[in-house]
Amino acid sequence: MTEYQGAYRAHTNIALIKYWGKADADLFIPTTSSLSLTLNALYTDTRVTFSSDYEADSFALNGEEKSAEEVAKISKFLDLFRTEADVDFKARVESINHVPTAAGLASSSSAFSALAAASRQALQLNHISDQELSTYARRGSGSATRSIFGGFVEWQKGTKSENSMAVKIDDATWDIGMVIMTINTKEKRVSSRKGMAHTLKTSPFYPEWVRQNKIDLARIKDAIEAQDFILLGEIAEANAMRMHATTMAADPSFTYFEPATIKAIQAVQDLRASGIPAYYTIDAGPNVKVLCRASQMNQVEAFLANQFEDMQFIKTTPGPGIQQLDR
Ligand code: 2P0
Repeated sequence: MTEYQGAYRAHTNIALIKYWGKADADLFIPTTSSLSLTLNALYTDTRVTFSSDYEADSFALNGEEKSAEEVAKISKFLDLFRTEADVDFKARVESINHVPTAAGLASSSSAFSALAAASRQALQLNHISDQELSTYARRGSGSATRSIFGGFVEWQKGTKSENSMAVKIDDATWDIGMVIMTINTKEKRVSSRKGMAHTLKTSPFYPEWVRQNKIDLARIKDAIEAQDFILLGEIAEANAMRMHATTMAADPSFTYFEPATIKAIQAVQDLRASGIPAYYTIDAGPNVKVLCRASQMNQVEAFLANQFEDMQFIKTTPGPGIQQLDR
């Protein structure tokens, strides 16, 4: 029997300049570049074993065997590495999502970056740099591109598969924090994949989104360079709302907002009016993520907890890039 094994941790990331649409759906090349913050509190640990003894690929998440459909997705992804290594062994993938609350916040970003890194290690593809690895992670899920690195990370859309990749922008070690309001952690009604495709196809706002996103990205990079927290927050908040506006203008229209999402937006505005710099961002679901100073996360939580009884909050500082685990 011959066996190759790899094990890696990758953290999730939250986009401050969103990725919302594919120029090439097969290769996961986006219509725009995006920029995210990697989070310390949410991550996935993945072990992959390629063995001459296995007859089929298999995948267990949090100790539970996943469906044939899920396995098929993973198989297609592993094929990228098998082709590169010229190995045809089947694989066993075991992942644990570390999410300090009810399920629902675990993201494909940490999942596919951890699996990419574990596969590179297992198949000894040492010539693949971290940056090139991000182009592999991208093929599992677009947002996974950015989870290869820590801190603020840009996913440059590039012009082809080889250069649509992550670039590290900044460590984000200047008092940056995030408080996640877990409004609803159930499975989302419209997956990001379907939601972005429908928006691209039917929303008259979409071309304007593409145009404006480029401006937002350039401005947020300047804000990061200047360590201007207020400008960073203002741009991120505006960019998130612009993304959600495209979905509302789609045909048929849809939104990821729930009543409590709007209530949370207003609470963050009140928080800001009280003198604490805090800005919201929202992804393809109802949860609200509040960008704030790490040193003020307790104050932010206390203010919001006052208005949202029984809500679970996840407070997190910026997280690192991929990390090798003991095999
Ligand atoms: C992002 N979101 O930039 C965007 C902004 C949510 C809103 O979930 O089809 O799960 O696997 O490439 O990466 C991105 O969607 O979609 C996403 P696929 P993905 O984080």
